[in-house]
Amino acid sequence: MPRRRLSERQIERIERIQERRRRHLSERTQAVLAEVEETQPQEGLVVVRHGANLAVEDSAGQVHHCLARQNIGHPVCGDRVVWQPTGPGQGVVTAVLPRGAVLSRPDYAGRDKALAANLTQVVVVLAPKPEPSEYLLDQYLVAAENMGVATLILGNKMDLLDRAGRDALREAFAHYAAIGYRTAWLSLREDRDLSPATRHLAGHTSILVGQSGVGKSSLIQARLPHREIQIVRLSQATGLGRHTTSATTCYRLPEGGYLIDSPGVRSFRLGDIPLADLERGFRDIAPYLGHCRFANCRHEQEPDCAVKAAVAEGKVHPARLATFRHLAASLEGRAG
Ligand SMILES: Nc1nc2c(ncn2[C@@H]2O[C@H](COP(=O)(O)OP(=O)(O)OP(=O)(O)O)[C@@H](O)[C@H]2O)c(=O)[nH]1
Ligand SMILES: [Mg+2]
Ligand SMILES: [Zn+2]
Repeated sequence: MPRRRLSERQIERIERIQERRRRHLSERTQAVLAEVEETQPQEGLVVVRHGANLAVEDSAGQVHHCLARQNIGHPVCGDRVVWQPTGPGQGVVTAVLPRGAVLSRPDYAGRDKALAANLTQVVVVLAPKPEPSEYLLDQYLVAAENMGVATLILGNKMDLLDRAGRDALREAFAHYAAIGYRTAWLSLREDRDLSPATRHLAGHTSILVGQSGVGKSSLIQARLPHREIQIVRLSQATGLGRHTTSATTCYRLPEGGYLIDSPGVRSFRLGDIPLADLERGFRDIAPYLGHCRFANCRHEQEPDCAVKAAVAEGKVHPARLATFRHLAASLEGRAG
């Protein structure tokens, strides 16, 4: 994937604009803070973040439109926070509680930006159309491995294929199941019972990722009959109107747990992660690394390559090695 680099001047310009916004916002926040009476601090969950606007759900399930106090970092969807009401349906966030697993990706300047916090599962959604990208899938899996969370590969839109097509698609992803990744196949359009696929969501805080058009938002809609109501509530809370759907949003599942829909993750790519993290991210290849004849083996044409031997023995799928080599080479390119 080409890495889009902005020029120094472009980055400076963006930062100037952001600084101006921050100043403006800080004035607004100060004004709000001045009005905070002696209200009781409460714990809440960030369900939407849109720029500086946060929708925070309280323990009773009510959503409040909040601004964040300066210098508390950048709360994101899924963050547990401390907040205080400032008026009906409004409040100010005064602290972000310690985070669990975070999914982040590089911003325009290559710095890691958190997308969602306190995740326990990454759900990679794919479909016959748009054509699945194993390269993208593998990058999500590397991220999930390093976050230490569960993963689920969810193939949707199976109604688009005939029987042979379905078998072929499952077969094409069978090597992921063979290395321990849970996979499930469904059609949100045709299946009456979604539970064989969606039972893996209960109790988890899952972020849905995957190419545009694979059916992430449709899954939320199917799982949450009251989604529209929630969206209206969130929209009122954030003042975002219908555009809430374009921001990362956290939905409470009726069976317990949360689903996070993130349109922003479509163009996911790994940041400048250390090589060791990349290696750990390939659970099938990792055991063979360090066992090649040459310490700096690239697992290409070198003799006595333990990884190539594993491929030859059918223990590592060649496509996985291809992705690994590609990602390792691009990390090297960045470092140099
Ligand atoms: N044929 C078929 N179409 C589906 C199915 N599930 C969803 N779709 C359609 O696929 C299209 C895209 O679905 P979305 O849920 O918006 O996809 P998304 O992953 O949220 O896409 P982005 O928000 O752009 O990242 C919609 O027109 C859905 O109606 C399915 O099981 N079968
Ligand atoms: Mg969507
Ligand atoms: Zn090797």
